[in-house]
Amino acid sequence: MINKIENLLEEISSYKVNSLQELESFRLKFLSKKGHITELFEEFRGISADLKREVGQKLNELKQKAQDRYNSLKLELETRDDSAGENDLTRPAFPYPSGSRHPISLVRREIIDIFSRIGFTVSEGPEIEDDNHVFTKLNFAPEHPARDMQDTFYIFRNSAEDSDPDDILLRTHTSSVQVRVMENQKPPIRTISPGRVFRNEAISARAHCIFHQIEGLYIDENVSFADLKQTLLFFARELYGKETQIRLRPSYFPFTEPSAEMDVSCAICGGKGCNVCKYTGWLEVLGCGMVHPNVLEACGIDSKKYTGFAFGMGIERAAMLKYQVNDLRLYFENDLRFLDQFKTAF
Ligand code: 2NM
Repeated sequence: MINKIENLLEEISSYKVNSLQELESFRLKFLSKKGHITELFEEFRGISADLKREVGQKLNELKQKAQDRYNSLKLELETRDDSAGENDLTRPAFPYPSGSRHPISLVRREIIDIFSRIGFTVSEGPEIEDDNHVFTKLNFAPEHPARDMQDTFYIFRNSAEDSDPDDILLRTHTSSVQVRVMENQKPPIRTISPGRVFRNEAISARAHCIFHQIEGLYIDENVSFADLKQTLLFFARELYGKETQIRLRPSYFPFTEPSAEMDVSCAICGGKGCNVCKYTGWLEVLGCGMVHPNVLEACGIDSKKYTGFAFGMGIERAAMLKYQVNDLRLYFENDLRFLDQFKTAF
């Protein structure tokens, strides 16, 4: 038996393979359940007691050697250079070019970072939504124009007219996420929801049918418009620079009352007037307001006890201002000549 083992040891140590099939033949021949080594272990059971020790050791050595040989043959196959005479000249040379973050991701991460420093969590929700979470609970009247097919992508409409709470559609804003947060959590609530939104618009330099929003929501006892203003001032100075000024203009949204739009002083000209701010010195960046009591009640929050503020902004718009890229379409084309310019940003 010792002889057999010695012969196998020799065969194994000089064994060569040239393909995965040949490697598999090696495995079958020596290591498999029907291979030589298993056979020898069976034979080993029947040998006399005085030989057991010596043969047992040899047998274990054989098994280990066979496994080691198998591993090294495999590694050899995997790493060998097959290219002799047929190098792929189009293969990129080392160091390989690395990718970079998309500008929308950069700005989204920066905004999330700013709000997380003042206690806001991030919440997400479905892109395919129902009428109830996108419109009805947000105090949109049944005949509100945003519910029109011309503005909203419907996937499934239950009734021909106006609204049906079971209509299925692509969310037109991420406020729907905040409706879900209010339904499921008790105040205090401090959260922002970044995400994709969808509107049925013709694509141009200034409009796209898909874009990204971040909305914020803060609900607690005694939350006031002053809290809103101070939070947004902090945010604007973090994102656009510490010299930034803000101003709030009265506006209207169904889900907030009072509502406002916020402008930031133009960082390009410092407020003096230039072509970026169209010689006004101000740039419009977001909408905001105090959450309408109807919205709080629709989401199961006692509007006598709690108040809150909310705001929403387009990430593309923030990116346009930050990077002075004035054609929205560039953010969706994934042209590497455009994306490569953000390599140094993080
Ligand atoms: C905006 C402007 C003003 C908003 C409202 C809500 C909610 F869910 F609390 F009602 N979320 N976001 C809001 C308010 C969004 O976007 C321009």
